Amino acid sequence: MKKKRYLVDHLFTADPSAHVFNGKIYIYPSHDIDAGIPENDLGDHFDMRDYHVFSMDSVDGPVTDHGVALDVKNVPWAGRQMWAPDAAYKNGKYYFYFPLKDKNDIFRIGVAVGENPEGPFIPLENPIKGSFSIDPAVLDDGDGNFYIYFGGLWGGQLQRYRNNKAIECGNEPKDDEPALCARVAKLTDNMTEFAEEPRDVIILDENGTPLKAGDHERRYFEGPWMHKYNGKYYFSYSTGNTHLLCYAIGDNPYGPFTYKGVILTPVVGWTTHHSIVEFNGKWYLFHHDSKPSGGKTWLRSIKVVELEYNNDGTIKTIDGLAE
Ligand code: FUB
Repeated sequence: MKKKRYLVDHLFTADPSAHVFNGKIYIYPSHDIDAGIPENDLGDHFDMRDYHVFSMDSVDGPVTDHGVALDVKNVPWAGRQMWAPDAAYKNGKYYFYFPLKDKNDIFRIGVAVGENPEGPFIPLENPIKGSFSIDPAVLDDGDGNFYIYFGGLWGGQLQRYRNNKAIECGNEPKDDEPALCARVAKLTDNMTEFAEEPRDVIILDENGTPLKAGDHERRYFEGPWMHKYNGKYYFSYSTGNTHLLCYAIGDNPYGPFTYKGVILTPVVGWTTHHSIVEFNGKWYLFHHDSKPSGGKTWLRSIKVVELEYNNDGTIKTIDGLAE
């Protein structure tokens, strides 16, 4: 399968986090709607209100929509905007992680718990203590430890924090200063809290220097994902305003990670967001674009394409505009 495939056409969906549970692929996307809110740099036009979960037995087989897995109406601490989610399985339960603004318009990360991979998920009373910003992605490290990665610039509010504390000015660093980083924290045994203070996910250039804030072609913007390949940790992410999906490789879940290249060149639409999963011995990139909506950035459609590695473990770049 080298051609890209759109997965559903009855809903607009984005930010697909794919996992293999019970021998099937489950996809946890954002559910885009046309809320009639004018476009701006803070992403107010991404005013999503619920989540659907999809599953499929094979990447080219039928896709099942399992219906609404979580609705903003049922989240006790909710303000607005349900953005890119993820899910994890541990000890007979499924944990659904979602970014949502609280009643003060501050993004937090919520957890909801279910008995089945497709939900429904019951939200906890409060978001994760100490959480901020957007785009949670959870790594099951296979040794009983789970790590949550998160953070996103601009509308995702990451620029408002330093050392995990809100700051007065809330601006991005100057171009020649180190770039802001995604965050990573180990999850507690019960999967519902940070087990430690979140740490910076540092991305180094080829000389071992942390990427600079002005390096818009390579620095982290949003949409973190972590996967393992041949014992290495691959941290992948969107560069936001330069519209690339990039990756960096490290030796452990915390990094540092060394920048390696581009996974996906720009697609139709402003945002680009993905996940990477192995299924039946092949690797797949799940992502989205805005082609079916005629380029409306807030009405996106999820798709899948095979992802290939070179012999040295680097990833072959995929053309975002190719069919
Ligand atoms: O879907 C809303 C936001 O757009 C996500 O949280 C970002 O990663 C971007 O895809």
